[in-house]
Amino acid sequence: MNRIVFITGATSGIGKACAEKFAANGYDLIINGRRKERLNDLKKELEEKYVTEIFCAPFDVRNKEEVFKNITGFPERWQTIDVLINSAGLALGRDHFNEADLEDWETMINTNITGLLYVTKAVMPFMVKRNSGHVINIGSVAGDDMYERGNVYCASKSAVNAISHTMRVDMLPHHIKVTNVKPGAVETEFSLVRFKGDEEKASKVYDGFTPLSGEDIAETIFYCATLPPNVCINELTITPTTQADGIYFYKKIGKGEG
Ligand code: NDP
Ligand code: 8X3
Repeated sequence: MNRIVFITGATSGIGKACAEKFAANGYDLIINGRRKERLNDLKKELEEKYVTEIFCAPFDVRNKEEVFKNITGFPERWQTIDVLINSAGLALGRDHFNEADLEDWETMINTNITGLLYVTKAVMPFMVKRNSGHVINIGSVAGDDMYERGNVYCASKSAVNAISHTMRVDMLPHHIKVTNVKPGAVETEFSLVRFKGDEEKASKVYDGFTPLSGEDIAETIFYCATLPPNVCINELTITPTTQADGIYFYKKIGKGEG
């Protein structure tokens, strides 16, 4: 039987690129996101292209009841999850603390922190039962480097640092690996979501340098997930060559709001 990877946020960006990478390498997938049609299209596309079986799990990671009902109800064949990739997440707004929107803050906290916790807590019994598994959280350079107008997004990714670290400590007796992958600028739908559909603002973020792609991150995640059982990458920071950390970029024409 194929190994199983469960990817949240698989309808776009990093999660979608992971779906393609793992499917191409013979894994079976559970794919999640709120946009059901995109999940169905991705399942169809990947099952036609590769030797893979895909189970769609459309739900909102912020909704505790939905998360637990869906995951505890996975058919038995889909409960032997080898790798969980927590990619569902978002930034909303790029505002100074005093001007930022409270609802944006709540959505980021509820998705990037609480949603990640709900999904992982629901999946963990399957991994503990088998004394094996790998949780890969998508953190960010924003969790290490606090940038202006990053306030709650930075805080949510700092929380992912702490959650990943403490999870790794607690899961030691169960042989469960925990990896925190911390990307810099990746061109996905991330900026379009952050700037609430403003395509001009979103595209300016990547002006003057070559960002990473979702595929770059998927390659790295695939590497982490396929190391021998005794090897665990705890944390991994990956940026474009023109980005040193969460703050410093070398841009030829840097007008974007980064
Ligand atoms: P995208 O916007 O392209 O993808 C985000 C994914 O998250 C979508 O599939 C979306 O699916 C899903 N998602 C959002 N909210 C929910 C929810 N409530 N329930 C279920 N799924 C949800 O962005 P990226 O691929 O770039 O982002 C993926 C992760 O990477 C995020 O955690 C982000 O913070 C992190 N990251 C991104 C960087 C970048 O520069 N792009 C850099 C560093 C980290 P749907 O809308 O269908 O629910
Ligand atoms: C996404 C990267 O620099 O926009 O986490 O915070 S950044």
